[in-house]
Parts: sequence; C-alpha cells; structure tokens
Amino acid sequence: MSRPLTGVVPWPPDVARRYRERGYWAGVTIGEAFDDAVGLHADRIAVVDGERRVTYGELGQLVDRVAIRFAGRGISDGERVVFQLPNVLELVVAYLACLKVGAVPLACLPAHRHAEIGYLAKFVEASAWLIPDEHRGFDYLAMATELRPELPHLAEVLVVGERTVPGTTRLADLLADPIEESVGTAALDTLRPSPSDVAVFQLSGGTTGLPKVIPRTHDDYLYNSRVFADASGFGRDDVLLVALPATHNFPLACPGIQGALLLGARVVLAPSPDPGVVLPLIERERVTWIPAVPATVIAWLNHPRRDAHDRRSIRAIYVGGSRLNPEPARAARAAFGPVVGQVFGMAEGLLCCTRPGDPEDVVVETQGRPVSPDDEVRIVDAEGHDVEPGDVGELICRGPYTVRGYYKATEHNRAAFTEDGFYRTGDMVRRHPTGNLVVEGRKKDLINRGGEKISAEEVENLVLAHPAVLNVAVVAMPDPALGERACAFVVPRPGHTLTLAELTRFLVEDRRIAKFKLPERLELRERFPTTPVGKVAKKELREEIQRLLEAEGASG
Ligand code: OOB
Repeated sequence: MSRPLTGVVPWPPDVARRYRERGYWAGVTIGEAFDDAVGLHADRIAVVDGERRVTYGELGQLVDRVAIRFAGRGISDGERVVFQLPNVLELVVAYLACLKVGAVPLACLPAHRHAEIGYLAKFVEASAWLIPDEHRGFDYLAMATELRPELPHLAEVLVVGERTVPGTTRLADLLADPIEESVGTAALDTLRPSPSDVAVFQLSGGTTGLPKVIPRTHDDYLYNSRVFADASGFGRDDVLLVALPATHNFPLACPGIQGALLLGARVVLAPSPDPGVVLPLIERERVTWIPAVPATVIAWLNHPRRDAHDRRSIRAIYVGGSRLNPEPARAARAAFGPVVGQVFGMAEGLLCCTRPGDPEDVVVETQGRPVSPDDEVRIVDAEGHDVEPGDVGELICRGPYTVRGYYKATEHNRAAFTEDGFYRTGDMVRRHPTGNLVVEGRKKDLINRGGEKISAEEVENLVLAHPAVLNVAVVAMPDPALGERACAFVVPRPGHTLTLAELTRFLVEDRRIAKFKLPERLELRERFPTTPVGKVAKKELREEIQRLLEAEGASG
C-alpha cells in the first residue's frame, strides 16, 4: 500500500466526488493507463530518439525492467526522484517507471545548477537523482559529487551516459542487474500507487524567493493530458515533436509525452529547439504536432532554410508559455498555415487553448479558452470582486486539474489561493467578446524569458549577497526575440562599483544558479524611485529601462 505524502492540500471531498462522478478522474494511475496503451498498440512506434526507435511493446518492457530495479533500490512508494535529463529515451522510460511504482519525479531542468538542485532536492527530501554524465559542456557528475554531502536523503545518483564517479550508478548497469523478472513483475502489482496519490512534482514559475513545488496527482495529471488532447485535436495518429525541455508541463503533459503515450501516438525527441535541428527532423519523421514557445517559432520563421524542408505533415503548432503577440502570430500563420494555435497554461493546472478551426482573428488575438467544462475562472479586481465584462483583472481559477496548494507551503498558500480554493494566477487578463481570454500582463513579480520564468525576488536575494551591492531590483526589459530579459538595477555600497561581468561571475561561480536566470543588463543608480509606502517602484524602473532601450535603438 502507498502512503500519502504529507504537505499536500487535497481537494475537498465533495468536490473530489464530483470530479469522479463526472468521469474526469478515472480512478486509474498513469502507469496503468500506459500499460493499457502498450496492450493496444504493441507494434506501433512509441518513441524516436535520434536513431533509436522503440515500439510500445519494447517501451513497456523497458519501463517494467527499470521499475523493478528502481523498486529493488527503494525508489518507489512516494520517494522523490530529481529528474535532470535532457530529451532522451531514458527520461521517458525512467518517468514512466517511477509512476508505476509510486516514486515521484521532481520536474527539474538540465539548466538547473547547484543552487536550484541543492535547495529543491533538500526541500522534497529526494532519495534519487537522475543526471546525464555531461551535457552541453557541463559536468553533472562533478555537481553531484559536490552536492551529495549536503543531501542526507539522497541514496542514489543514476547516470545516463558512459562515465560515472564513485557513488553513482549507470542506468544501463542497473538494467543489467540480474534479478528474477517474474518475482519483479509480481512486485510491481503490489507497488501500484493509488490514483489520488501525487504522481509528479512540477515546479512553479515562481514569484517568491524560493521555487515552489506543485503536487500533481495521477487522477488530475492524467485528466490534464486527456482533456488537452481532446481540446486541441490530438489523437493516436499524431507525431509529437518534443524540442522544449521535456519535463516542463507543456511538452510533458499538454498533451505532451504523457498524453501521446496514452493514446498510441508517437513521440519524437529533439535535442534542442534550434531550427537547424528541428526543421530536418519534422521532414524526416513526418511530425504532425508541435508544442512551442513564441521565441522558437520566431526563430523558425526567420531561418534562412525554413522552406528547404518539407513540413506539410504538420497539423498543429501550439504556441504558449509566454505571450505571442498578434503580429508574429499572423506572420507564423502566414508562413506555416492555419495550423498555428495558442495555449496559455501553467504548471499549477489551468490550460486554455484556441481550437482547431477557430477564426483567424480569434487565434491571433486571444490565448484561447479553458479546456475542461468544469474549469472555473474568474477575473477579479484588487478586492476580489468580478470586474466588468471586458475589463482587465487578475485571473483566478480552480477545477479538476488545478492544484489547491503548493507542497509544504502553508504560509504561502494563504496568499496564493483564495479561501474557497481558487488559485491566484497573478496573470492580468480580459475576456474577449468570443469568451476567450487575452493575457494583458501580470501582477506577479517575475520575468518571462521566452517562456522560462525567473523570480525577481529569488535573483535579488542572490545579488544582495554581493559585497558591492547595497540594494537591487530585478525587472523585465523588453526583448524582440525572447519577449523579456532580466535587467538588474543596483545601488552600490558607498565607495564600491559593479560591472555586469563581475555580477555574472558572482552568480555563476559563487552562487551557482541556472544561466537563464542571469540578469543580462546592469544599471547602476544612486537611489531607487519609491512608491508612496516606500517600496521600490519597479513599474518606474521597467519604464525607465524601456525608454533607455528605445533611445539606444533609435541612436544605434
Ligand atoms: C507554462 O507554464 P509555467 O508554469 O511555466 O508558466 C505559467 C505562466 C502563466 O501564469 C503566465 O504568466 C505565463 O506562464 N504564460 C503565458 C502564456 N502561457 C503561459 N503568458 C502569456 N501568454 C501565454 N500564452 O508556461 C505552460 C504550461 C502549460 C502549457 C503551456 C504553457
């Protein structure tokens, strides 16, 4: 029997009952749903990774073999596993293996470094960590060796690749372990988690000093994939291209790898979203369906060899993660055709998308509408009252796949959720006359760098530790390619100064944060503008950097 994790906020019993009665929560685990797909589609190709192609039958076997070995090492039954793999077959296998035995993947990214992993692995008390030996020039084994003494719960470091260091195990060697398979398979049945258990820990874009962990249950996350597949017209004959980091909620579960593999569809893994990688792959694999962020779609649009590759197989390019403005949306539809749609989603739950066949204007001007009939969305003012129809307000939401609280965050949950369980998204939206939502901005203090979310407070806390810094404010500055990048305004200590190069060195070498969080511009000031209550007036700083950039653009 599985033991439920403490620190998870459940849905109220009457609400849970309703979701079950209405069939949203099917009462099966993601592992069982995957097994059903294996049974139905054994000979179809499930995953393509470079030259490797595996059928559902083969994938099912691989997953079971890894699941048995994981269980044999205590990686089961609510234990947490840090996932930090690039887009490779082993990630898919290990993910499904965890879900089968009730181990909970923590959806970290290869870009995370000592600061993020050190904090998160400790916070969730992870007992295992999955890494490549090396990826994009970074030595993950060295990071593991360094962090390990700080992580008392960490029993296993599993490596995809050739190299190991003492205390780490190659995933391939684990598979070679001789164990009685029949014993193992019987064990799998006893390890099956409950559908209401946490299946996966997703990560919040984050607006606070420390990243927040989002518990997604088998019931709700399975529904997340299925209902998004329905709304966006994804089916078993689709070929999904995964070029975004695979553990992110969008490529993982909307409908993502998970949705595709429950339906008998095919997943094609791409090592990066670069047009030089993606465009030939679309042609070779006859890709039909692509989750993308605006920045990558714009890069594909502008690629000189864009039209050199056959892409007539594409039926859908869903763009989201950050705002796709109407102008690039029109350009994308002009280049790729009416296959381009929009998605506005969040790791906390709620998913909105435009629908196949929606009129051009709706697809270009809105971010879609909720995918479940039981998604409850409200647009409210600062007092929590509904705004007038068509006015801008904060989006709050609840529903059958939107969490009721972050993991082990009682204090923060009081602010992030209303008393009646709505999640305060921090996104400022308005309702389009068609009923769709238009994202107009946000209230939360983060920078959205081409879909990668940077918590301003998190970076500020790190910058403040620099000896030359008296005060800091990190704000978004507009960027033509990524939408936004981070700019750090700094008030130096008297007699000190600071350069961007030194700040970068400090954050990378001393504080060891993920590179995408680095401020990309530094502005020194003697003091900051303040609001009437004495807080740093970030709005003014954002306007200031925007004016500066415009002036530089005009003169340059
Ligand atoms: C997706 O998930 P997260 O958790 O990385 O980020 C969620 C936040 C939203 O609250 C919003 O601020 C922003 O990202 N966002 C958008 C957007 N899609 C997401 N802002 C403007 N326009 C959009 N289309 O980003 C995510 C999760 C599932 C599917 C797609 C994206």
